Amino acid sequence: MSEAAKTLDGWYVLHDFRTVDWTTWKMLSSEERQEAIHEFLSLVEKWNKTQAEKKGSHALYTVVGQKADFMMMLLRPTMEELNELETEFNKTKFAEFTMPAHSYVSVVELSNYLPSDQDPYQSPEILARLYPILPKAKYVCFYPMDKRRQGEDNWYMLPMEDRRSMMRSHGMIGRQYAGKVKQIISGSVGFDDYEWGVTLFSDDVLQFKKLVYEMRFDEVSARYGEFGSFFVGNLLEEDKVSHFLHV
Ligand code: 76R
Repeated sequence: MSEAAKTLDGWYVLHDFRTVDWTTWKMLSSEERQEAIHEFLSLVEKWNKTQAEKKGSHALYTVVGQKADFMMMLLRPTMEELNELETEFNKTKFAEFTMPAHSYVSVVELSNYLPSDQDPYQSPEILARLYPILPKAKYVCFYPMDKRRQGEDNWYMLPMEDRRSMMRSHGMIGRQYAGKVKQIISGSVGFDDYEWGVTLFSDDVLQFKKLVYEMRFDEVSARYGEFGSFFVGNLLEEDKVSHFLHV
């Protein structure tokens, strides 16, 4: 058996994608819509408080294309809390006018392919990556992915050393995007349909295409990467929620 990579695991993550049922939303009186928006914003206010206490984080993005209308990305220390958040949202008035489009459950993950000699739990840098406060970046890109297990191309049968050297090359490409793209890799083996969720944040949406394209030529992605659906979205700031939902 090949040596399994060891992982550091941080906050649990729920990517919750919804579409808005505009037809029934329009049937409400404007007072009812205002109330529903107000209730939703109070929920977001609670999330802000949790985030200020560093007990979780969240982000809201509107999604471009027909896969969804908006996405809530929620991070919490436990799976129970994620479950509570989604149930709390589902009980709101606004939720009655949304339909689930897609969801993804994972946990923020760092692996030991590029080892360091310090105790990771003493490193502020590592802690900030395991328990990230999501940036208010203008754009988000999310997709799930697997490492291939097919014939000669089986990532999980490779010796640790080979995987490590390929991950080094992967990391080198990634590093060229430092300051332009922030990535959060979350593991989802045992939690959802793929092995990882990849969430990218940037203020320049074109950098997603450039980074993902460049990585396609790197062996880890070229030979071993398998990808699910891609979602791309624009930051939905709280003071823009009313505008987004105005009909
Ligand atoms: O954690 C680190 O920064 C060390 C290097 C590193 C690891 C171990 C790293 C760097 N990644 C790691 C692990 Mn990554 N990453 C992806 C994708 O679209 C594609 O082709 C792949 C999707 C992107 C865009 C990306 C970006 N990475 C992983 C893993 C887990 C693998 C495993 O355990 O087998 C996956 C699935 C994955 C996928 N990666 C970086 C980036 C970027 C931008 C970096 C540089 C980060 C930096 O140095 O600031």
